This record gives sequence, C-alpha cells and structure tokens, in this order.
Amino acid sequence: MSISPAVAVVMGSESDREVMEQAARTLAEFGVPYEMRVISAHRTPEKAHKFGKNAAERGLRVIIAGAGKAAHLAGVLASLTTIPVIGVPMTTSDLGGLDSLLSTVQMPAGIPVATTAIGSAGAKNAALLAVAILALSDEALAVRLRGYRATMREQAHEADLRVRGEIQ
Ligand code: RP5
Repeated sequence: MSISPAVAVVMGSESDREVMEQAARTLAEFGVPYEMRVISAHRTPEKAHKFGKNAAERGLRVIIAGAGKAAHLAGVLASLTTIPVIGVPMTTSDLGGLDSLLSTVQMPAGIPVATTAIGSAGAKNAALLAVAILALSDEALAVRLRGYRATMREQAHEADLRVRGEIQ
C-alpha cells in the first residue's frame, strides 16, 4: 500500500524540474511523503483547477509551487484551497527571476502565498518550511528539524574554527 503524500511539489514546466528536485530531496531527507507534478496555470488550467480543488480532500497538507516568468501557479493554486501554499520563483534567462519573484510574492490581500528566495535555495527552503508546518503536529518530525538545525550550527562553527586556523 502506498503512503499518501503530505506535500505536493508542483512545477509549471518540466524545465523547472532540476530546481524543484531540491525540494523533493529535502522532503525525502526528512521522510516526508510527497508527490511531484507538472501542472501549468496557463497551459493546463483545467488540471490546475482540479488539483487545487481536490488537494485538501486528497490529504495534502502543504503545496509547494515552483514557476517562472509570469509565475501565477502558486497564486492560482492558493485561490482554490485553504491549505498553505509556498511559492518558489524560478530563475529566468531574461530577467534573472525578478519577474518570477514579483509574480509570486505580490499577492493581493486575501489569498496568501508564502514566497521563498529565487531558485534552488528557495526550493530547499520551501521544503524546510513545509517540514516546519507539518512538525507543528508531528513531534518526531520536530525532533528531526531541530537536529537538522543543530548539525548546521555545528558545521558553521567548524567553518569558523577552520578559517581562524584553529582546526584543519
Ligand atoms: C512557467 O514558464 C514555468 O514554470 C517555467 O518556469 C517557465 C518556462 O516554461 P518552459 O517554456 O520552459 O516550459 O510556466
């Protein structure tokens, strides 16, 4: 029996896949069941509508939506569900992702989209934010998240010692 996904990692195009894999890898690291989908707000609007409408009853708890350029995917999905939507703006060749960032972050009042940094760092942080949301009602996951932060803190401390020449 397959475990039903708690998080959906949705992207507007397969060209977003490499970046959005970063979100998927991070969710996998934390043992969070997820699904990956290519759903476009403008190329497959009916599919986007159906996906957003059915998200909650399918048991999804968080949607991560990555898109580029006129990046309305996260906003469209957020308009169709009350589960939290995290938008990841893709880097673009013409405008460096500023187009995606503004399209994702500038939601008018009423329908929120939690927007991350542009590109891979944003995809990773979207997954970590999804983990933090799920960890509110999952103590085992909260313990893993605290462990992740502790490891990061330790690595940063070691880097400090290295640049100060105190360790190799
Ligand atoms: C958006 O347009 C996608 O999210 C992608 O980032 C961008 C370009 O898509 P392709 O033309 O590469 O399919 O819908």
